[in-house]
Amino acid sequence: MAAGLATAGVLAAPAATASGRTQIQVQDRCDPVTFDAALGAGSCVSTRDGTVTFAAFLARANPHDGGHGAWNFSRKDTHIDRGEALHVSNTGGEVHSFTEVSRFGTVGIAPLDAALPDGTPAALPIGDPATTFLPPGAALDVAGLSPGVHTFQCLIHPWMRTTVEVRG
Ligand SMILES: [Cu+2]
Repeated sequence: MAAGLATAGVLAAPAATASGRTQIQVQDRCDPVTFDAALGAGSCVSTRDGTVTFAAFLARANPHDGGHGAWNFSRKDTHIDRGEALHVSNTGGEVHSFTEVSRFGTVGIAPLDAALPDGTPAALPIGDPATTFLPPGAALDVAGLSPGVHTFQCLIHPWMRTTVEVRG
């Protein structure tokens, strides 16, 4: 099922009221000075929790640590009722994606894929991932998920993952 940007039509659906949305925060703690020095100006915007240097971040990109834990989705596992939407907001300082995949896996960015065990296959996005990228401060609603289990990961930081069970 496609994960799309919020539209007025989606939000007008009776089951997708504000109280019927599950909130997921997309989080990181990037330090703007060292991240911008390594990746280019504007790679990391300043946030209150932006205290992890680029070197400290990269040091966790190995299979033992599985990626820096401050880069995460606020819910690892959650369940919603059919017709309920996920409200996903990026409260971190970097761009992330919240992309439905049929298989968790690597993203094609070698220094970050290094967080996964050797030989991990590529992630398999469902649909067009272009609409699932979130700049800092951005949000999207994921609505219309079919009953069953749906898996989402960041296509930049492959250890950022969540599993959502939709109850029919
Ligand atoms: Cu990410």
